[in-house]
Amino acid sequence: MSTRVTFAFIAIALIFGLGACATPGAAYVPGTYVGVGKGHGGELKVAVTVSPRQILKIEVLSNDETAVLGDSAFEELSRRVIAANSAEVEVVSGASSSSEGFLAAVSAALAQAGFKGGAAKAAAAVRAPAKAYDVIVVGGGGAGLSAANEAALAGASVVVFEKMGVLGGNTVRATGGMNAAGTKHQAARGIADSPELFFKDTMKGGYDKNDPALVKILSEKAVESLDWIESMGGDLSDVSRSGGASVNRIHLPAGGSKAGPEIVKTLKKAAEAKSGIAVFTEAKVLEILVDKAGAARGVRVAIGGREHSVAAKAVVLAAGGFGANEEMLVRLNPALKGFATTNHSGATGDGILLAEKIGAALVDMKEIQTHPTYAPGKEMVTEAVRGNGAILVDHKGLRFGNEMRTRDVVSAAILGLPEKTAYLVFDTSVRKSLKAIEDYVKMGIVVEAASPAELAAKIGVDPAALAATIERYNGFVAAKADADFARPDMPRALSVGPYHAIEVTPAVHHTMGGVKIDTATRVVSTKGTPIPGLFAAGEVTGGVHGGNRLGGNALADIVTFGRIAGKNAAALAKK
Ligand code: MEZ
Repeated sequence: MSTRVTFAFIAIALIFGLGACATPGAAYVPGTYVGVGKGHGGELKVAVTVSPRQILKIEVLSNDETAVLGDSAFEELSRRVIAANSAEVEVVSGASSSSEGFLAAVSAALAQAGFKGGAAKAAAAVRAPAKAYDVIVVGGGGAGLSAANEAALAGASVVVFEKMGVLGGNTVRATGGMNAAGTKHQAARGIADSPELFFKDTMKGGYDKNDPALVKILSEKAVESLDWIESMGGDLSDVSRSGGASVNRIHLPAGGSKAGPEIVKTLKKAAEAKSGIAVFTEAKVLEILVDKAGAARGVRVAIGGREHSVAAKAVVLAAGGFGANEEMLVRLNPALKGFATTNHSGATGDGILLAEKIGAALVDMKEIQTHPTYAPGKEMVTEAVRGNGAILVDHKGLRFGNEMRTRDVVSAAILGLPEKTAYLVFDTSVRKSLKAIEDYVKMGIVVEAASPAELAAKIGVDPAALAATIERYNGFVAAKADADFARPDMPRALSVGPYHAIEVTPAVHHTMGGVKIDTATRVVSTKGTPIPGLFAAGEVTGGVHGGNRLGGNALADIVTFGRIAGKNAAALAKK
Protein backbone atom coordinates (compact mmCIF):
# COMPACT_ATOMS: atom_id res chain seq x y z
CA MET A 1 0.00 0.00 0.00
CA SER A 2 1.27 3.48 -0.78
CA THR A 3 1.82 6.08 1.95
CA ARG A 4 -1.02 8.19 0.54
CA VAL A 5 -3.53 5.36 0.83
CA THR A 6 -2.36 4.60 4.40
CA PHE A 7 -2.89 8.19 5.31
CA ALA A 8 -6.36 8.21 3.80
CA PHE A 9 -7.21 5.10 5.80
CA ILE A 10 -6.04 6.60 9.07
CA ALA A 11 -8.02 9.76 8.37
CA ILE A 12 -11.19 7.78 7.53
CA ALA A 13 -10.79 5.51 10.54
CA LEU A 14 -10.39 8.48 12.84
CA ILE A 15 -13.45 10.20 11.43
CA PHE A 16 -15.71 7.15 11.52
CA GLY A 17 -14.20 5.22 14.42
CA LEU A 18 -16.33 6.84 17.14
CA GLY A 19 -19.52 6.18 15.25
CA ALA A 20 -18.62 2.52 14.93
CA CYS A 21 -17.91 2.17 18.61
CA ALA A 22 -21.35 3.62 19.27
CA THR A 23 -23.01 0.91 17.13
CA PRO A 24 -23.40 -2.25 19.17
CA GLY A 25 -22.46 -5.42 17.26
CA ALA A 26 -20.85 -3.47 14.42
CA ALA A 27 -18.70 -5.57 12.09
CA TYR A 28 -16.94 -2.67 10.39
CA VAL A 29 -15.77 0.84 11.10
CA PRO A 30 -17.81 2.68 8.45
CA GLY A 31 -15.94 4.34 5.63
CA THR A 32 -14.15 3.65 2.38
CA TYR A 33 -10.92 1.66 2.48
CA VAL A 34 -8.38 0.86 -0.18
CA GLY A 35 -6.94 -2.66 -0.35
CA VAL A 36 -4.27 -4.12 -2.61
CA GLY A 37 -3.92 -7.67 -3.95
CA LYS A 38 -1.96 -9.44 -6.68
CA GLY A 39 -3.89 -10.67 -9.71
CA HIS A 40 -2.77 -12.56 -12.82
CA GLY A 41 -1.39 -9.46 -14.50
CA GLY A 42 0.02 -7.65 -11.47
CA GLU A 43 -1.14 -5.33 -8.68
CA LEU A 44 -4.87 -4.86 -8.20
CA LYS A 45 -6.33 -2.06 -6.06
CA VAL A 46 -9.91 -1.80 -4.79
CA ALA A 47 -11.89 0.70 -2.68
CA VAL A 48 -14.44 -0.91 -0.37
CA THR A 49 -17.21 1.13 1.28
CA VAL A 50 -18.78 -0.28 4.44
CA SER A 51 -21.48 0.70 6.92
CA PRO A 52 -21.30 -0.65 10.49
CA ARG A 53 -22.79 -4.01 9.46
CA GLN A 54 -22.68 -4.24 5.69
CA ILE A 55 -20.30 -4.09 2.73
CA LEU A 56 -21.97 -1.49 0.52
CA LYS A 57 -19.79 -0.93 -2.52
CA ILE A 58 -16.60 -2.20 -4.16
CA GLU A 59 -14.76 -0.19 -6.75
CA VAL A 60 -11.75 -1.48 -8.69
CA LEU A 61 -9.33 1.44 -8.78
CA SER A 62 -6.61 -0.14 -10.88
CA ASN A 63 -5.65 -3.53 -12.27
CA ASP A 64 -3.67 -5.19 -15.03
CA GLU A 65 -6.00 -8.12 -15.72
CA THR A 66 -7.24 -8.95 -19.22
CA ALA A 67 -9.92 -6.25 -19.52
CA VAL A 68 -13.01 -8.24 -20.40
CA LEU A 69 -12.12 -11.20 -18.17
CA GLY A 70 -11.23 -9.05 -15.18
CA ASP A 71 -14.31 -6.83 -15.53
CA SER A 72 -16.68 -9.80 -15.69
CA ALA A 73 -15.00 -11.52 -12.76
CA PHE A 74 -14.96 -8.34 -10.66
CA GLU A 75 -18.64 -7.70 -11.35
CA GLU A 76 -19.56 -11.24 -10.31
CA LEU A 77 -17.28 -11.20 -7.26
CA SER A 78 -18.61 -7.83 -6.09
CA ARG A 79 -22.10 -9.28 -6.26
CA ARG A 80 -21.02 -12.34 -4.27
CA VAL A 81 -19.05 -10.39 -1.65
CA ILE A 82 -21.86 -7.89 -1.08
CA ALA A 83 -24.48 -10.67 -0.90
CA ALA A 84 -22.37 -12.72 1.52
CA ASN A 85 -21.17 -9.60 3.37
CA SER A 86 -17.76 -11.23 3.42
CA ALA A 87 -14.69 -11.72 1.26
CA GLU A 88 -14.88 -15.44 1.97
CA VAL A 89 -16.65 -16.37 -1.25
CA GLU A 90 -15.85 -18.80 -4.04
CA VAL A 91 -13.49 -17.57 -6.73
CA VAL A 92 -14.98 -17.13 -10.20
CA SER A 93 -14.04 -20.20 -12.21
CA GLY A 94 -11.99 -19.37 -15.26
CA ALA A 95 -10.57 -16.26 -13.60
CA SER A 96 -9.08 -17.72 -10.44
CA SER A 97 -5.88 -15.62 -10.26
CA SER A 98 -7.85 -12.42 -10.90
CA SER A 99 -10.43 -13.53 -8.31
CA GLU A 100 -7.80 -14.33 -5.71
CA GLY A 101 -6.15 -10.94 -6.25
CA PHE A 102 -9.51 -9.20 -5.99
CA LEU A 103 -10.57 -11.04 -2.84
CA ALA A 104 -7.17 -10.45 -1.22
CA ALA A 105 -7.54 -6.74 -1.95
CA VAL A 106 -11.08 -6.71 -0.50
CA SER A 107 -9.89 -8.61 2.59
CA ALA A 108 -7.07 -6.12 3.05
CA ALA A 109 -9.57 -3.26 2.84
CA LEU A 110 -11.94 -4.96 5.30
CA ALA A 111 -9.10 -5.61 7.73
CA GLN A 112 -8.52 -1.87 7.75
CA ALA A 113 -12.22 -1.42 8.48
CA GLY A 114 -11.62 -3.34 11.66
CA PHE A 115 -13.29 -6.54 10.41
CA LYS A 116 -12.38 -9.54 12.52
CA GLY A 117 -14.92 -11.97 11.09
CA GLY A 118 -18.41 -12.79 12.14
CA ALA A 119 -20.46 -10.49 9.88
CA ALA A 120 -23.88 -11.88 9.02
CA LYS A 121 -23.81 -13.93 5.82
CA ALA A 122 -26.65 -13.90 3.35
CA ALA A 123 -27.10 -16.66 0.81
CA ALA A 124 -26.52 -15.44 -2.74
CA ALA A 125 -29.66 -15.69 -4.88
CA VAL A 126 -29.44 -18.20 -7.73
CA ARG A 127 -31.33 -17.50 -10.95
CA ALA A 128 -33.20 -20.25 -12.74
CA PRO A 129 -33.61 -20.58 -16.51
CA ALA A 130 -37.00 -20.62 -18.24
CA LYS A 131 -38.48 -24.01 -19.10
CA ALA A 132 -37.93 -23.55 -22.84
CA TYR A 133 -36.13 -21.39 -25.40
CA ASP A 134 -35.91 -21.48 -29.16
CA VAL A 135 -32.13 -21.99 -29.09
CA ILE A 136 -29.80 -23.22 -26.35
CA VAL A 137 -26.13 -22.34 -26.78
CA VAL A 138 -23.73 -24.48 -24.77
CA GLY A 139 -20.61 -22.42 -24.09
CA GLY A 140 -20.05 -18.67 -23.80
CA GLY A 141 -16.76 -18.23 -25.67
CA GLY A 142 -16.39 -16.56 -29.04
CA ALA A 143 -18.26 -19.25 -31.01
CA GLY A 144 -21.14 -19.40 -28.53
CA LEU A 145 -21.51 -15.62 -28.32
CA SER A 146 -21.39 -15.31 -32.12
CA ALA A 147 -24.11 -17.97 -32.41
CA ALA A 148 -26.23 -16.36 -29.69
CA ASN A 149 -26.04 -12.94 -31.32
CA GLU A 150 -27.00 -14.25 -34.76
CA ALA A 151 -29.81 -16.43 -33.41
CA ALA A 152 -31.27 -13.50 -31.48
CA LEU A 153 -30.93 -11.23 -34.54
CA ALA A 154 -33.00 -13.80 -36.43
CA GLY A 155 -35.74 -13.45 -33.82
CA ALA A 156 -35.06 -16.53 -31.68
CA SER A 157 -35.20 -16.58 -27.88
CA VAL A 158 -31.75 -17.71 -26.80
CA VAL A 159 -30.08 -18.93 -23.64
CA VAL A 160 -26.32 -19.31 -23.20
CA PHE A 161 -25.10 -21.80 -20.59
CA GLU A 162 -21.45 -21.23 -19.67
CA LYS A 163 -19.96 -23.58 -17.12
CA MET A 164 -17.22 -21.17 -16.02
CA GLY A 165 -17.86 -18.07 -13.91
CA VAL A 166 -16.99 -15.73 -16.76
CA LEU A 167 -17.72 -15.59 -20.47
CA GLY A 168 -14.95 -15.78 -23.02
CA GLY A 169 -13.56 -19.32 -22.93
CA ASN A 170 -10.28 -19.65 -24.78
CA THR A 171 -11.22 -16.70 -27.00
CA VAL A 172 -10.44 -14.26 -24.23
CA ARG A 173 -6.89 -15.63 -24.19
CA ALA A 174 -6.42 -15.34 -27.95
CA THR A 175 -3.93 -12.64 -28.69
CA GLY A 176 -2.37 -12.51 -32.13
CA GLY A 177 -5.49 -12.01 -34.19
CA MET A 178 -8.02 -13.19 -36.71
CA ASN A 179 -7.22 -14.26 -40.26
CA ALA A 180 -9.32 -12.83 -43.08
CA ALA A 181 -8.48 -12.39 -46.75
CA GLY A 182 -9.46 -9.41 -48.88
CA THR A 183 -10.19 -7.01 -46.04
CA LYS A 184 -10.25 -3.23 -46.26
CA HIS A 185 -7.34 -3.14 -43.81
CA GLN A 186 -5.20 -5.28 -46.11
CA ALA A 187 -6.20 -3.12 -49.09
CA ALA A 188 -5.20 0.05 -47.19
CA ARG A 189 -1.71 -1.45 -46.79
CA GLY A 190 -1.45 -2.65 -50.37
CA ILE A 191 -1.57 -6.34 -49.38
CA ALA A 192 -2.86 -8.51 -52.22
CA ASP A 193 -4.71 -11.48 -50.76
CA SER A 194 -7.60 -13.67 -51.81
CA PRO A 195 -9.84 -16.43 -50.40
CA GLU A 196 -8.06 -18.82 -52.81
CA LEU A 197 -4.64 -18.05 -51.30
CA PHE A 198 -6.09 -18.23 -47.78
CA PHE A 199 -7.62 -21.63 -48.66
CA LYS A 200 -4.30 -22.87 -50.05
CA ASP A 201 -2.30 -21.77 -46.99
CA THR A 202 -4.84 -23.31 -44.60
CA MET A 203 -4.93 -26.66 -46.41
CA LYS A 204 -1.14 -26.77 -46.68
CA GLY A 205 -0.76 -25.81 -43.00
CA GLY A 206 -3.17 -28.60 -42.06
CA TYR A 207 -1.27 -31.14 -44.22
CA ASP A 208 -4.39 -31.44 -46.42
CA LYS A 209 -6.17 -33.34 -43.65
CA ASN A 210 -8.73 -30.52 -43.35
CA ASP A 211 -12.27 -30.85 -44.70
CA PRO A 212 -11.95 -28.69 -47.86
CA ALA A 213 -15.65 -27.75 -47.85
CA LEU A 214 -15.27 -26.22 -44.38
CA VAL A 215 -12.02 -24.50 -45.30
CA LYS A 216 -13.70 -23.00 -48.36
CA ILE A 217 -16.32 -21.42 -46.12
CA LEU A 218 -13.66 -20.22 -43.68
CA SER A 219 -11.54 -18.62 -46.38
CA GLU A 220 -14.47 -16.99 -48.16
CA LYS A 221 -16.51 -15.81 -45.16
CA ALA A 222 -13.84 -14.66 -42.69
CA VAL A 223 -13.82 -11.21 -44.26
CA GLU A 224 -17.55 -10.90 -43.50
CA SER A 225 -16.89 -12.10 -39.96
CA LEU A 226 -14.30 -9.37 -39.50
CA ASP A 227 -16.67 -6.73 -40.90
CA TRP A 228 -19.43 -8.03 -38.61
CA ILE A 229 -17.24 -7.66 -35.50
CA GLU A 230 -16.23 -4.17 -36.59
CA SER A 231 -19.85 -3.22 -37.36
CA MET A 232 -20.58 -3.87 -33.68
CA GLY A 233 -17.75 -1.59 -32.56
CA GLY A 234 -14.76 -3.97 -32.45
CA ASP A 235 -11.39 -2.94 -33.86
CA LEU A 236 -9.36 -5.38 -35.95
CA SER A 237 -7.62 -2.81 -38.10
CA ASP A 238 -3.97 -3.78 -37.59
CA VAL A 239 -2.51 -6.46 -39.87
CA SER A 240 0.43 -8.73 -39.08
CA ARG A 241 1.93 -12.03 -40.26
CA SER A 242 1.46 -15.47 -38.75
CA GLY A 243 3.39 -18.67 -39.43
CA GLY A 244 2.38 -20.46 -42.63
CA ALA A 245 0.61 -17.43 -44.14
CA SER A 246 1.80 -16.29 -47.56
CA VAL A 247 0.91 -12.67 -46.82
CA ASN A 248 0.07 -10.44 -43.87
CA ARG A 249 -3.45 -11.63 -43.05
CA ILE A 250 -3.84 -11.74 -39.28
CA HIS A 251 -5.93 -8.83 -37.93
CA LEU A 252 -5.75 -7.35 -34.46
CA PRO A 253 -6.66 -4.06 -32.78
CA ALA A 254 -4.72 -0.93 -33.79
CA GLY A 255 -1.39 -0.76 -31.97
CA GLY A 256 -1.29 -4.52 -31.47
CA SER A 257 -3.37 -5.09 -28.37
CA LYS A 258 -4.93 -8.51 -27.80
CA ALA A 259 -7.53 -9.55 -30.38
CA GLY A 260 -9.45 -12.15 -28.36
CA PRO A 261 -10.54 -9.84 -25.51
CA GLU A 262 -11.57 -7.27 -28.14
CA ILE A 263 -13.81 -9.82 -29.86
CA VAL A 264 -15.32 -11.13 -26.61
CA LYS A 265 -15.94 -7.58 -25.35
CA THR A 266 -17.70 -6.73 -28.63
CA LEU A 267 -19.84 -9.88 -28.72
CA LYS A 268 -20.71 -9.62 -25.03
CA LYS A 269 -21.81 -5.99 -25.36
CA ALA A 270 -23.89 -6.84 -28.42
CA ALA A 271 -25.51 -9.76 -26.58
CA GLU A 272 -26.25 -7.61 -23.53
CA ALA A 273 -27.96 -5.05 -25.76
CA LYS A 274 -30.42 -7.70 -27.00
CA SER A 275 -33.42 -8.60 -24.88
CA GLY A 276 -33.66 -12.05 -26.46
CA ILE A 277 -30.49 -13.51 -24.93
CA ALA A 278 -30.34 -14.90 -21.38
CA VAL A 279 -26.88 -15.75 -20.09
CA PHE A 280 -26.09 -18.11 -17.22
CA THR A 281 -22.51 -18.53 -15.97
CA GLU A 282 -21.44 -21.41 -13.71
CA ALA A 283 -24.13 -23.35 -15.53
CA LYS A 284 -22.81 -26.78 -16.45
CA VAL A 285 -24.64 -28.71 -19.13
CA LEU A 286 -24.76 -32.36 -18.07
CA GLU A 287 -26.65 -33.91 -20.95
CA ILE A 288 -28.13 -33.15 -24.35
CA LEU A 289 -31.75 -34.26 -24.24
CA VAL A 290 -32.99 -36.13 -27.29
CA ASP A 291 -36.46 -37.24 -28.38
CA LYS A 292 -37.44 -40.71 -29.56
CA ALA A 293 -36.27 -39.92 -33.08
CA GLY A 294 -32.83 -38.94 -31.77
CA ALA A 295 -33.29 -35.18 -32.32
CA ALA A 296 -31.73 -32.73 -29.83
CA ARG A 297 -34.57 -31.17 -27.87
CA GLY A 298 -32.88 -29.45 -24.94
CA VAL A 299 -30.34 -29.96 -22.18
CA ARG A 300 -30.05 -30.87 -18.53
CA VAL A 301 -28.06 -28.17 -16.80
CA ALA A 302 -26.77 -27.69 -13.24
CA ILE A 303 -26.93 -24.16 -11.83
CA GLY A 304 -26.16 -23.30 -8.22
CA GLY A 305 -26.56 -26.87 -7.00
CA ARG A 306 -29.90 -27.44 -8.76
CA GLU A 307 -30.54 -29.35 -11.98
CA HIS A 308 -32.94 -28.09 -14.63
CA SER A 309 -34.28 -29.70 -17.79
CA VAL A 310 -34.55 -26.94 -20.38
CA ALA A 311 -36.25 -27.54 -23.72
CA ALA A 312 -35.24 -26.00 -27.04
CA LYS A 313 -35.96 -26.37 -30.72
CA ALA A 314 -32.24 -26.32 -31.46
CA VAL A 315 -29.02 -26.73 -29.49
CA VAL A 316 -25.73 -25.14 -30.52
CA LEU A 317 -22.66 -26.79 -29.04
CA ALA A 318 -19.86 -24.28 -28.63
CA ALA A 319 -18.17 -25.71 -25.57
CA GLY A 320 -14.57 -25.54 -26.81
CA GLY A 321 -11.79 -28.09 -27.06
CA PHE A 322 -9.88 -30.23 -24.56
CA GLY A 323 -6.51 -28.46 -24.35
CA ALA A 324 -6.74 -28.35 -20.54
CA ASN A 325 -7.75 -32.00 -20.07
CA GLU A 326 -4.40 -33.66 -19.47
CA GLU A 327 -5.86 -37.15 -19.14
CA MET A 328 -7.61 -36.87 -22.53
CA LEU A 329 -4.58 -35.24 -24.19
CA VAL A 330 -2.17 -37.90 -23.00
CA ARG A 331 -4.56 -40.73 -23.86
CA LEU A 332 -4.70 -39.43 -27.43
CA ASN A 333 -1.02 -38.47 -27.64
CA PRO A 334 1.23 -39.93 -24.90
CA ALA A 335 4.10 -37.63 -26.00
CA LEU A 336 2.19 -34.72 -24.45
CA LYS A 337 2.65 -35.97 -20.90
CA GLY A 338 3.95 -33.17 -18.71
CA PHE A 339 3.24 -30.40 -21.23
CA ALA A 340 1.85 -27.12 -19.96
CA THR A 341 -1.18 -25.62 -21.69
CA THR A 342 -2.07 -22.17 -22.94
CA ASN A 343 -5.78 -23.02 -22.47
CA HIS A 344 -8.20 -21.82 -19.81
CA SER A 345 -8.99 -24.42 -17.18
CA GLY A 346 -12.48 -25.07 -18.56
CA ALA A 347 -11.19 -26.45 -21.88
CA THR A 348 -11.85 -30.03 -20.86
CA GLY A 349 -13.73 -31.39 -23.86
CA ASP A 350 -17.10 -31.83 -22.12
CA GLY A 351 -19.01 -30.72 -25.22
CA ILE A 352 -17.31 -33.36 -27.35
CA LEU A 353 -18.24 -36.06 -24.83
CA LEU A 354 -21.85 -34.84 -24.57
CA ALA A 355 -22.23 -35.03 -28.35
CA GLU A 356 -20.47 -38.39 -28.58
CA LYS A 357 -22.97 -39.79 -26.06
CA ILE A 358 -25.87 -39.05 -28.40
CA GLY A 359 -24.15 -40.52 -31.43
CA ALA A 360 -22.01 -37.72 -32.91
CA ALA A 361 -19.06 -38.74 -35.06
CA LEU A 362 -15.66 -37.44 -33.97
CA VAL A 363 -12.84 -36.51 -36.35
CA ASP A 364 -9.11 -35.81 -36.07
CA MET A 365 -9.06 -36.37 -32.30
CA LYS A 366 -5.32 -37.11 -32.30
CA GLU A 367 -4.44 -33.80 -33.97
CA ILE A 368 -3.24 -31.67 -31.08
CA GLN A 369 -1.19 -28.54 -31.56
CA THR A 370 1.48 -27.01 -29.36
CA HIS A 371 2.23 -23.30 -29.41
CA PRO A 372 5.99 -22.76 -29.58
CA THR A 373 6.28 -19.65 -27.44
CA TYR A 374 4.90 -20.17 -23.97
CA ALA A 375 6.75 -18.49 -21.10
CA PRO A 376 7.12 -21.43 -18.68
CA GLY A 377 4.58 -21.31 -15.87
CA LYS A 378 3.22 -17.95 -17.00
CA GLU A 379 1.62 -17.06 -20.31
CA MET A 380 1.49 -17.74 -24.04
CA VAL A 381 3.61 -15.18 -25.83
CA THR A 382 1.78 -14.28 -29.00
CA GLU A 383 3.09 -15.28 -32.40
CA ALA A 384 2.62 -11.62 -33.32
CA VAL A 385 5.89 -10.88 -31.47
CA ARG A 386 7.63 -12.87 -34.20
CA GLY A 387 5.22 -11.58 -36.82
CA ASN A 388 6.28 -8.06 -35.90
CA GLY A 389 9.98 -8.89 -36.11
CA ALA A 390 11.35 -10.90 -33.16
CA ILE A 391 13.85 -13.69 -33.76
CA LEU A 392 14.31 -16.95 -31.88
CA VAL A 393 17.76 -17.92 -30.60
CA ASP A 394 19.07 -20.96 -28.75
CA HIS A 395 21.11 -20.93 -25.54
CA LYS A 396 24.25 -20.26 -27.60
CA GLY A 397 22.71 -17.06 -28.96
CA LEU A 398 22.23 -18.52 -32.46
CA ARG A 399 19.12 -18.58 -34.63
CA PHE A 400 18.03 -22.13 -35.41
CA GLY A 401 15.47 -21.70 -38.19
CA ASN A 402 12.94 -19.55 -39.95
CA GLU A 403 10.82 -18.18 -37.12
CA MET A 404 7.71 -17.93 -39.31
CA ARG A 405 7.26 -21.61 -40.09
CA THR A 406 4.07 -23.26 -38.84
CA ARG A 407 3.87 -23.68 -35.10
CA ASP A 408 4.22 -27.46 -35.12
CA VAL A 409 7.57 -27.10 -36.95
CA VAL A 410 8.83 -24.28 -34.70
CA SER A 411 7.72 -26.24 -31.61
CA ALA A 412 9.64 -29.30 -32.81
CA ALA A 413 12.72 -27.17 -33.43
CA ILE A 414 12.65 -25.80 -29.86
CA LEU A 415 12.06 -29.25 -28.38
CA GLY A 416 15.06 -30.43 -30.41
CA LEU A 417 17.34 -28.05 -28.48
CA PRO A 418 19.17 -29.61 -25.49
CA GLU A 419 17.47 -27.21 -23.05
CA LYS A 420 14.03 -27.53 -24.76
CA THR A 421 13.62 -23.77 -24.39
CA ALA A 422 14.68 -20.86 -26.60
CA TYR A 423 14.75 -17.07 -26.36
CA LEU A 424 12.51 -14.69 -28.24
CA VAL A 425 14.71 -11.66 -28.86
CA PHE A 426 13.44 -8.26 -30.00
CA ASP A 427 14.21 -4.59 -29.82
CA THR A 428 12.23 -1.54 -28.76
CA SER A 429 10.75 -0.97 -32.23
CA VAL A 430 9.07 -4.42 -32.04
CA ARG A 431 7.90 -3.64 -28.50
CA LYS A 432 6.41 -0.35 -29.64
CA SER A 433 4.57 -2.04 -32.51
CA LEU A 434 2.66 -4.42 -30.26
CA LYS A 435 0.82 -3.29 -27.14
CA ALA A 436 0.40 -6.92 -26.01
CA ILE A 437 4.12 -6.89 -25.10
CA GLU A 438 3.45 -4.40 -22.29
CA ASP A 439 1.41 -7.10 -20.53
CA TYR A 440 4.40 -9.45 -20.67
CA VAL A 441 6.61 -6.72 -19.21
CA LYS A 442 4.15 -6.19 -16.34
CA MET A 443 4.09 -9.94 -15.69
CA GLY A 444 7.86 -9.91 -15.27
CA ILE A 445 8.69 -12.36 -18.07
CA VAL A 446 10.68 -9.91 -20.21
CA VAL A 447 14.42 -9.43 -19.63
CA GLU A 448 15.56 -5.98 -20.76
CA ALA A 449 19.05 -4.59 -21.40
CA ALA A 450 20.64 -1.62 -23.12
CA SER A 451 22.55 -3.63 -25.76
CA PRO A 452 22.52 -7.13 -27.29
CA ALA A 453 25.70 -8.03 -25.40
CA GLU A 454 24.23 -6.89 -22.07
CA LEU A 455 21.03 -8.79 -22.81
CA ALA A 456 23.05 -11.92 -23.55
CA ALA A 457 24.90 -11.60 -20.26
CA LYS A 458 21.60 -11.29 -18.39
CA ILE A 459 20.10 -14.44 -19.94
CA GLY A 460 23.33 -16.46 -19.74
CA VAL A 461 24.11 -16.54 -23.46
CA ASP A 462 27.50 -15.78 -25.08
CA PRO A 463 27.44 -11.93 -25.56
CA ALA A 464 29.58 -11.94 -28.72
CA ALA A 465 27.43 -14.66 -30.31
CA LEU A 466 24.10 -12.88 -29.66
CA ALA A 467 25.47 -9.52 -30.83
CA ALA A 468 26.77 -11.21 -34.03
CA THR A 469 23.43 -13.00 -34.59
CA ILE A 470 21.49 -9.73 -34.38
CA GLU A 471 23.97 -7.92 -36.63
CA ARG A 472 23.78 -10.70 -39.22
CA TYR A 473 19.96 -10.75 -39.08
CA ASN A 474 19.85 -6.96 -39.54
CA GLY A 475 22.00 -7.43 -42.65
CA PHE A 476 19.38 -9.86 -44.02
CA VAL A 477 16.65 -7.31 -43.30
CA ALA A 478 18.57 -4.67 -45.26
CA ALA A 479 19.18 -7.11 -48.13
CA LYS A 480 15.55 -8.32 -47.99
CA ALA A 481 16.79 -11.93 -48.03
CA ASP A 482 17.51 -14.32 -45.17
CA ALA A 483 20.56 -16.21 -46.43
CA ASP A 484 20.52 -18.56 -43.41
CA PHE A 485 16.90 -19.72 -43.09
CA ALA A 486 14.90 -18.03 -45.85
CA ARG A 487 12.52 -16.32 -43.44
CA PRO A 488 10.01 -14.77 -45.85
CA ASP A 489 8.97 -11.77 -43.81
CA MET A 490 11.42 -9.58 -41.89
CA PRO A 491 9.43 -6.44 -41.07
CA ARG A 492 12.14 -4.50 -39.23
CA ALA A 493 15.77 -4.52 -38.17
CA LEU A 494 16.49 -5.12 -34.49
CA SER A 495 18.45 -1.95 -33.90
CA VAL A 496 16.63 0.21 -31.35
CA GLY A 497 17.66 -0.28 -27.73
CA PRO A 498 16.80 -1.36 -25.13
CA TYR A 499 16.75 -5.01 -26.25
CA HIS A 500 14.47 -7.67 -24.84
CA ALA A 501 14.32 -11.45 -24.37
CA ILE A 502 11.65 -13.89 -23.20
CA GLU A 503 12.46 -17.54 -22.51
CA VAL A 504 9.90 -19.77 -24.24
CA THR A 505 8.96 -23.41 -24.67
CA PRO A 506 6.07 -25.20 -26.42
CA ALA A 507 2.75 -25.80 -24.62
CA VAL A 508 -0.50 -27.45 -25.71
CA HIS A 509 -2.52 -24.84 -27.56
CA HIS A 510 -5.28 -26.13 -29.84
CA THR A 511 -7.14 -29.40 -30.23
CA MET A 512 -7.95 -29.69 -33.92
CA GLY A 513 -10.27 -32.68 -33.48
CA GLY A 514 -13.84 -32.72 -32.29
CA VAL A 515 -17.39 -33.37 -33.44
CA LYS A 516 -17.91 -33.72 -37.15
CA ILE A 517 -20.02 -30.99 -38.76
CA ASP A 518 -21.29 -30.35 -42.26
CA THR A 519 -21.15 -27.01 -44.07
CA ALA A 520 -24.37 -25.93 -42.33
CA THR A 521 -22.67 -26.67 -38.95
CA ARG A 522 -25.08 -29.56 -38.35
CA VAL A 523 -23.47 -32.23 -36.16
CA VAL A 524 -23.01 -35.42 -38.15
CA SER A 525 -23.71 -38.77 -36.50
CA THR A 526 -21.60 -41.92 -36.68
CA LYS A 527 -24.14 -43.08 -39.30
CA GLY A 528 -23.13 -40.17 -41.53
CA THR A 529 -26.40 -38.22 -41.24
CA PRO A 530 -26.99 -34.95 -39.37
CA ILE A 531 -28.36 -35.21 -35.82
CA PRO A 532 -31.57 -33.16 -36.06
CA GLY A 533 -31.56 -30.02 -33.92
CA LEU A 534 -27.86 -30.18 -33.04
CA PHE A 535 -25.36 -27.64 -34.39
CA ALA A 536 -21.75 -27.05 -33.38
CA ALA A 537 -19.07 -24.43 -33.93
CA GLY A 538 -15.55 -23.59 -32.80
CA GLU A 539 -12.97 -25.76 -31.09
CA VAL A 540 -15.58 -28.35 -30.08
CA THR A 541 -15.63 -29.32 -33.79
CA GLY A 542 -13.04 -31.06 -35.92
CA GLY A 543 -12.24 -30.81 -39.61
CA VAL A 544 -11.55 -27.12 -40.18
CA HIS A 545 -7.86 -27.20 -39.28
CA GLY A 546 -6.77 -30.71 -40.25
CA GLY A 547 -3.36 -31.73 -38.91
CA ASN A 548 -2.22 -28.27 -37.80
CA ARG A 549 -4.05 -24.99 -37.32
CA LEU A 550 -2.55 -21.80 -38.68
CA GLY A 551 -2.22 -18.90 -36.25
CA GLY A 552 -5.23 -16.60 -36.65
CA ASN A 553 -7.56 -19.31 -37.94
CA ALA A 554 -9.20 -20.02 -34.56
CA LEU A 555 -10.76 -16.58 -34.28
CA ALA A 556 -11.80 -16.75 -37.93
CA ASP A 557 -13.30 -20.21 -37.30
CA ILE A 558 -15.27 -19.36 -34.16
CA VAL A 559 -16.88 -16.20 -35.52
CA THR A 560 -17.57 -17.59 -39.01
CA PHE A 561 -19.00 -20.96 -37.97
CA GLY A 562 -20.56 -19.56 -34.78
CA ARG A 563 -22.57 -17.16 -36.95
CA ILE A 564 -23.65 -19.92 -39.31
CA ALA A 565 -24.69 -22.15 -36.39
CA GLY A 566 -26.69 -19.33 -34.77
CA LYS A 567 -28.50 -18.44 -38.00
CA ASN A 568 -29.30 -22.05 -38.87
CA ALA A 569 -30.41 -22.93 -35.34
CA ALA A 570 -32.77 -19.93 -35.34
CA ALA A 571 -34.10 -20.84 -38.79
CA LEU A 572 -34.85 -24.36 -37.58
CA ALA A 573 -36.53 -23.02 -34.45
CA LYS A 574 -38.74 -20.72 -36.51
CA LYS A 575 -39.88 -23.48 -38.92
O1 MEZ B 1 -4.43 -18.26 -33.56
C1 MEZ B 1 -3.67 -18.33 -32.60
O2 MEZ B 1 -3.63 -19.31 -31.86
C2 MEZ B 1 -2.74 -17.22 -32.31
C3 MEZ B 1 -2.61 -16.18 -33.32
C4 MEZ B 1 -2.04 -17.24 -31.18
C5 MEZ B 1 -1.02 -16.24 -30.88
O3 MEZ B 1 0.15 -16.57 -30.98
O4 MEZ B 1 -1.35 -15.10 -30.58
